[in-house]
Amino acid sequence: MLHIALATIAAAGALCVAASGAAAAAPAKHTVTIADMRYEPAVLTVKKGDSVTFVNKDIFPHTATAAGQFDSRTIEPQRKWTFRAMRAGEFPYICTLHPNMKGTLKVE
Ligand SMILES: [Cu+2]
Repeated sequence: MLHIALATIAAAGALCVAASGAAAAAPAKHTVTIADMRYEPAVLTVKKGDSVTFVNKDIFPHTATAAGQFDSRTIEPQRKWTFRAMRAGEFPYICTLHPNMKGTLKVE
C-alpha cells in the first residue's frame, strides 16, 4: 500500500517537471506588420525557435529578405509569410522591391 502511494507521488512529480519544462521551451510567435512602406517593429528580438510572421497591410507588395538567411519572396497586400528563426544572430533585412525599407531581426 505504502509502495503504491510513493509511486503515485513520484509520478505526479515527474509530470509536474515535464509540464513546466515544456512551457518554458514553447516557441513564441511574433508579428511584424508592414504598412506605409515600413516594418513595425523595425527591430525585433526573438528567441531561437520562435516564429515570425510578416503581415503585409500595405497596398503594395513587399518582401522581407536577409540575403543568405531568409527570403519571404513577394508578399502580396493582405497576405502574410511566416518563418521560424532557427539560427542565432543579428539579421538586417530589406524589401527587395523597395530597398530603402529596412528592418532587423535579432535571434538570441
Ligand atoms: Cu516593399
